[in-house]
Amino acid sequence: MVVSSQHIVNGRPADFDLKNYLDRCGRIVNMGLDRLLPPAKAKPRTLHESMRYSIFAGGKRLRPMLCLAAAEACGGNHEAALPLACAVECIHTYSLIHDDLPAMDDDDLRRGNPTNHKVYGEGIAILAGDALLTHAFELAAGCDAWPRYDHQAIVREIAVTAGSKQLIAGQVADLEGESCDLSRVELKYIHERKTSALLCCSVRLGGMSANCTPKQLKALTDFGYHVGLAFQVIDDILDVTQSTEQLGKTAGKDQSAAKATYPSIVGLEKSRTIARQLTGRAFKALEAFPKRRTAALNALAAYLLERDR
Ligand code: GRG
Repeated sequence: MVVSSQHIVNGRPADFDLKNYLDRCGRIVNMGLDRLLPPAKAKPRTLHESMRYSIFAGGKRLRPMLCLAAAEACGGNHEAALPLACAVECIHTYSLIHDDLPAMDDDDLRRGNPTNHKVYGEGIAILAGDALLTHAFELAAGCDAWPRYDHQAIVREIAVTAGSKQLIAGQVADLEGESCDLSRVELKYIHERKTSALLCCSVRLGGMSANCTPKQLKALTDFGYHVGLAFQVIDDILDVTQSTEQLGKTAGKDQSAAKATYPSIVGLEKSRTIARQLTGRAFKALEAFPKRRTAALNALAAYLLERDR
């Protein structure tokens, strides 16, 4: 698959073998997670099996790949970024396990497999989520420090993103917004926190692992913010246009849970236009970097817009 962003946003010549990149980075991330997570046989065995069950259930690994690609953009390398890439995947997987619980979205299917609580029970699923969240901090604390970013900066980045004003705030607003007539502004508030915050954190951590300059960090923040918003608009679109089999999670869930989404507020076509505009803003943010270094970030942003699952 060769994805070009040229047909999405005019004037961005970026031919890139994305399939090869996704395969290669997917392998790197999977090997990293296998090495950096506690072994399944470690006591308590059920807990560690349950953590690994969800981590290796077949996620797309978008956040860790964005982290690796952001490190490339700043002249860094995958080896230094990998523990942080794995940390964001741990946080992402924790959020999915908890999101699927009966007290939250109450879902049976995730990543094409029965949800964690369906296999291990609610108690272990809650604890597996807690353990994955905590493990992200252990990974961050075990990283090398960089001249511009010490452990305090890295740990703070993850804590703020996963905390009560970002990821959890988004989830609270999402829960409280069910069956409410939300405005576009209120919906954007949810998307910024529930989704965009972690994508943004992923690219920022990649940049930090490459000791990026403040100017580069600002550009990555701008990129991650817009890619994150576009990602959630597309997710809302896919929820109404794709099948459960295609998505690996229950399709039509937003409608059955009476959730406000971009398609429900502005319609499908306008939602697609908004996603394209947001991706265009993300492409623009990459202009702060030499073009030869942003091929992967550019192609990933184009792929997130075009994805069908
Ligand atoms: C604190 C109890 C408690 C829960 C927090 C923060 C949170 C739970 C849940 C938010 C999770 C959520 C569903 C966010 C939406 C982001 C989204 C669309 C996730 C799906 O991402 P993909 O498509 O998934 O990258 P894969 O499976 O491919 O990794």
